[in-house]
Amino acid sequence: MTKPPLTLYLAAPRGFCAGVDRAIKIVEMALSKWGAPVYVRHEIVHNEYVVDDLRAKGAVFVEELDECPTDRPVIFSAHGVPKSVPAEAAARQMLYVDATCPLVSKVHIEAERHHENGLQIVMIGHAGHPETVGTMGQLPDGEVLLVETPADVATLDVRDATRLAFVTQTTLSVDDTAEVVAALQTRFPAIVGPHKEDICYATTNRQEAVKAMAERAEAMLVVGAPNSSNSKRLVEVGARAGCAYAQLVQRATDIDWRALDGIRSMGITAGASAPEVLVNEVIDAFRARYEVTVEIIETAQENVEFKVPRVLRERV
Ligand code: 0CH
Ligand code: SF4
Repeated sequence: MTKPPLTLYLAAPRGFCAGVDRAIKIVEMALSKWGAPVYVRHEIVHNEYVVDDLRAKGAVFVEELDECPTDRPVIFSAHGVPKSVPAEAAARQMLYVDATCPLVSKVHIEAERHHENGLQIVMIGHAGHPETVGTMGQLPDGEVLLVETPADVATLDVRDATRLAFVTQTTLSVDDTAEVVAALQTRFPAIVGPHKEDICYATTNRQEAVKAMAERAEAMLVVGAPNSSNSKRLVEVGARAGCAYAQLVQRATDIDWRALDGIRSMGITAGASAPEVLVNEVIDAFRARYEVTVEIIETAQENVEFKVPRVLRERV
């Protein structure tokens, strides 16, 4: 039987960013330096495949520090941690390595600087997400107020409307965030903040590529996990850019083939925490059913790389 033709658009950039690459490398290097087990507080990045792979190599994933023995190293995930976490690790005399992405740490430092200047901080982020918890946890309770939407801005109760700054989560929707920033600037004209927001280069670039892909693809799949904020934002961006069917899949077995019946063009991208091996698995699944022609939609080139912490670069 002849297979139907399908144009497969592949977004570029897609998948791993420099912060994810570094975080995974930190766990691998810690395992080779100190041997197993090495503890990791929270999923190092939000991807089950990555976590399972590291678990097989000897990493033990926990949610809180008190689940770790004090005589084994512990690594903090790429999303960042409240100040209390390294403080507790130090108090328990634990060896810890911080895999927080340097671009998240930059936001932590920004928030601290505003606080030192006497400003109260408004954070744009998702309640309960580990990055939001980590950034808010850089300062004492009440010093960082959380908003998620323009409606939240309208009801915000601030200490002094003339002494405010804002910071954001790094993995938000660029367009949604612009609306929240605009609402903040309208209600609090004196508010200070970054040039636009704190959304990182990787998040921005992946969303741009999805928009370009949505102009051509009838349907779109985003490879990523349901707890991955940046991956979920890619689905929303794709749908909003006009793609009639945009869906998150963890891997090929999640594809709903019936929903894709009759399509002639398909877009594929991957969140910053999704490994390329899973993208290839999805492409192979399409090749098994269609006569596939691949076209790359490249909207940016990336060459960002982050060093791992010094303790892992030193020879034993
Ligand atoms: O997108 P989120 O923040 O949920 O995290 P992820 O899927 O693990 O991707 C890596 C980003 C880590 C911190 O910016
Ligand atoms: Fe860092 Fe951005 Fe990647 Fe998050 S998504 S780990 S902030 S580069």
